[in-house]
Amino acid sequence: MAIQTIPTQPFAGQRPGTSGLRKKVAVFTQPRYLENFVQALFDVLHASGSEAQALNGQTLVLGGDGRFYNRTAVQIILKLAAANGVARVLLGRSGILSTPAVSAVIRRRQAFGGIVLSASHNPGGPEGDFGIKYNAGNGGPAKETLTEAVYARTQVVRELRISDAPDIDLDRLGLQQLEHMQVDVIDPVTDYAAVMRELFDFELLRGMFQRGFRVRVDAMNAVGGPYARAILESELGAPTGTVVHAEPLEDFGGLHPDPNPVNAEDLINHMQGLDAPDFGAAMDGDADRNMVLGRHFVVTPSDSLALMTAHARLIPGYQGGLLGVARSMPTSAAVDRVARALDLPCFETPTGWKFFGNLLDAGCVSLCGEESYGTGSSHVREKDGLWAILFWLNLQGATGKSVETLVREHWRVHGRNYYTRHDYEGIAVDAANALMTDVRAELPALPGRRFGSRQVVLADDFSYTDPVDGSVSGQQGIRLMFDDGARVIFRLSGTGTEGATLRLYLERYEADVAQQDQPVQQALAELAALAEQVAGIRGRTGMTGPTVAT
Ligand code: VG1
Ligand code: CO
Repeated sequence: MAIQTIPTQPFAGQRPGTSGLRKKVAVFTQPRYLENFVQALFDVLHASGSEAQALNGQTLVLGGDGRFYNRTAVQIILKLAAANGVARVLLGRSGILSTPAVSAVIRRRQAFGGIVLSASHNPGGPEGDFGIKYNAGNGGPAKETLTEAVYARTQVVRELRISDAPDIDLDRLGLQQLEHMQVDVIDPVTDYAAVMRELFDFELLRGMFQRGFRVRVDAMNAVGGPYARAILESELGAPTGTVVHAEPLEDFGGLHPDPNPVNAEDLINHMQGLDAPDFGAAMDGDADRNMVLGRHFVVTPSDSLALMTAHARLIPGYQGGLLGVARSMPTSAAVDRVARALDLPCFETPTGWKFFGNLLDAGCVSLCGEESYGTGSSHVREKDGLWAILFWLNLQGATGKSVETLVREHWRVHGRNYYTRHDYEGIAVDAANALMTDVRAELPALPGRRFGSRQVVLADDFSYTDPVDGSVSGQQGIRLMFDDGARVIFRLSGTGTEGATLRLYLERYEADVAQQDQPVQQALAELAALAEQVAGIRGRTGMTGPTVAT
C-alpha cells in the first residue's frame, strides 16, 4: 500500500450546476475525470480558511443514491481521501446514503463535510447520468463561492494524490483501515431516523396504521426505499408493501425518479382508483424531493409548503412556531400569504437549496420549499422527501382531516394560487440562450404594457442579495409580474446533461371560492399564451408544446 502522486490533465466543463456536477456516465467514467474533480475539491478544502478548518485530520461523510457507478466512485473517492489527509470517512453501507441522510449524518456527527454521489432525478444506468456534490459542515450544499473555486481548480489541476490500497468492503458494517484513514461503514438509516423521531409524533402515526390508515409510498426504485421501509413499515407498523419500488436499482428499473404526476404515473393511477389509499407519496432519486397526494387529489409543491407553514404548530418539532419561511423565486406565492397572515418573515431566493443554507443557519427561517417538489426545514440543510411525507401524515393524524379537505379549506381561507411549470426539454443550447437574451433585451419596454386585462408592473432578471453574507447572485430567472399578482417566469435548468431545458413557470391568484376548481392548465392558458407572445418559444424550438407540464 502506498500513496501515489500521478500526473493528470484538466478536463473542460467541470463546473457544478444547480446541484453539483452532473454528466453522462460515459463522461464520468473517463480515466481521471472523477479523480480530477475530487482532487480539485480537496485542494480547495485544504486551502480554505484557517488551519483549524482545513481538511487534514478531518471526518468526511460519503454515500450516494445507488445509481450505476456509485460503488466504483466510492472506492476511488476513498483512495483519494486517504491520500489527501482525511482521518476518517463515515460511509453509508453499500455506498448508500440519501441526500437528506448525508446532511443528517454530517450534523449529528459534526463531520467536516460530505460528498453525495447523485444526479437526483436524472436518469440512471450506463446510458444515464452520474453526479457528485459537496456538502459543508452545516450539512448543506456548498455555496457558490466554493463550487466556483473548485471549478477554477479543475482547470489547473495537474497532480492526483491517491492510494493504491485494495478496495474496502462496502457491505460490512464497522471499521476498516485504508492507509492512515479509518473507514467507518455505517447503517444509512440510523442517524436519519433519529432526527425524524425528534420531529414527529410517532405514537400518533403508529395508531393511524393500527386503525387501518392506508398509505402508498412510491420510492421509484431509488434511494428512498430503504428509509421509507425502515421508518414506515418496520418502526411505525405500516403494512409490508406500503412502500413500493423500494429497492434502489442502478438504473432505477427504468423508472424516472422525478416525483411529479407525469413520471409517477403508476402512483397517480393508484390514487385515482376506486380502492385508492388515504395518502400517497413519491420521492426522487436521492430522496430529497416529494410529491404528496390525497385520494383522487394531487397537492402542488407550492401549496404543500403553504399548508405546512399554516399548520406547523400541530407538529411536535414545530410546536413553538416558525422563525420564518423561504421559497425559491419561481415557487408560487401561496406561502407568502400564510406568512403575512401569521406575521412571519418570508424570503425569496434563487432556485437551488444552497441559497436556503445561510437563512437556516442564521435562524431567519424554519421551513423552505421549491416548486420542483422540494420541501424541508431546519432539521437538516437539504430538502427532505420522507420528512415531508411524515409531516403530511402527522398533519392528517393531528387534524383528522383528509389531504383534500385540508387543501380546500386552505384555499377558502387564503385563496388559491393556480400554478404550473412547463418544461421544454432537450432544446438546442443556442436557441435557449438566444431566447433568454432576446427576452432580457425586451424587459425595459415591458412595464406598463397591457396583455388583455393584465398590465405588466415589473419585468426583470431576478438578482438575489443574500441578507446574511451580502453575496449577490444575478440572472436567476426572468420574471414578468402583473397588476393582478399573476407571474410569468422564464429560466434555464441547471441540472440537465443534454442540450438545454427551458422552464416556464405560470401563476395566478384566485380568491373566489367558486372559481377555485378549474383544471390548472385551463386556468393558466391565458398566461401560457402571453408567454408565447413574449418569447416565441414554439418558433424558436420547433416544439408545439412543453415536453412536461405539471
Ligand atoms: C431543479 C429544480 C430545483 C432543484 C434542483 C435540484 O433545478 O428546478 O428547484 O433545487 O433541480 O434538485 P434546475 O436548475 O434543473 O431547474 V435535485 O432533487 O435534482 O438535487
Ligand atoms: Co433530488
